[in-house]
Amino acid sequence: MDVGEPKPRLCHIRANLFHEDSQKNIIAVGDQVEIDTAASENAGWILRMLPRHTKLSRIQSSDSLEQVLVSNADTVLIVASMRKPPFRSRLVDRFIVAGICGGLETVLILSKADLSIPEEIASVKNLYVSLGYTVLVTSVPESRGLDSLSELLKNNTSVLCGHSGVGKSSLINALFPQWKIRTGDVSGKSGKGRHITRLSEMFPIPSGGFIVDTPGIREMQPVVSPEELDSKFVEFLPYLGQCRFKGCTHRHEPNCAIIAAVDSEKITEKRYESYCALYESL
Ligand SMILES: Nc1nc2c(ncn2[C@@H]2O[C@H](COP(=O)(O)OP(=O)(O)OP(=O)(O)O)[C@@H](O)[C@H]2O)c(=O)[nH]1
Ligand SMILES: [Mg+2]
Ligand SMILES: [Zn+2]
Repeated sequence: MDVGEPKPRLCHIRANLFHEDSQKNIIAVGDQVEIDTAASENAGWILRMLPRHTKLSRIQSSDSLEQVLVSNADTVLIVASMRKPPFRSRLVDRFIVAGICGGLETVLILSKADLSIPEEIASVKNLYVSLGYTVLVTSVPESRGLDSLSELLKNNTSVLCGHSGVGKSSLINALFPQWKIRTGDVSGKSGKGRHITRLSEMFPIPSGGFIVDTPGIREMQPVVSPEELDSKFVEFLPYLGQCRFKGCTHRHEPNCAIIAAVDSEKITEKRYESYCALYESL
């Protein structure tokens, strides 16, 4: 009996699965499925998808459909470089909301620390640590933060996501050079990434667990309703229910407990701006 790794099979999806719901991709990286293997040794038919424990998904602006980026991951590692490309707090906060909505643990990776100054890194790090998130500071050329990252990945299914060019694939390459994942330059003028990784791919970690590399994305519209958005900003939670108006959107209503907390610096302007921008885009 063969007790080794199961051989990969190229599987097709039964037509009836295409009508299940409004999702853009029927099956995402990380999905578990039931397959019919009777017909061939290296092919099969996907008969059914098993329920997802977690999902990292977004709404695509082109067609308003939900796109599941990765399913069944435990942790989302949000990678954001301090410079080249510049740190985008709103994008990070959108990923955090998506992680919460999808049931994933969130870790923030501040990458390319060698291109930044300690004060700049500390101000971002302190904010997210104060909110209760784990924050790792990494630099591939300086091998900084890589041991901690490797520790985090152990026996876990983790997904790296973030803007193009922030160094997601480079982090995987630094830890697992044997996989030879493609990485690419950030274009000089714009400082934008060039979308080197085209498809999400899941790799089994030799010591246990899985890591998923994803293509960089510029737009992250989490699957969340405007009414429940405030509860996805952890530092808002102590104040919810204390506004004068029921259903307060915390943007212009009088006697709003959130606005009062921003005024008294209990909630940072940056995070509040992220909330407002995201609310208005929903
Ligand atoms: N200085 C410095 N450069 C880095 C670091 N990590 C990655 N880079 C460089 O940043 C560029 C982009 O890296 P990638 O790993 O391809 O970025 P990515 O996030 O996977 O990009 P996409 O696949 O397009 O989403 C490459 O030229 C890397 O060499 C780092 O820690 N410091
Ligand atoms: Mg990549
Ligand atoms: Zn309010």
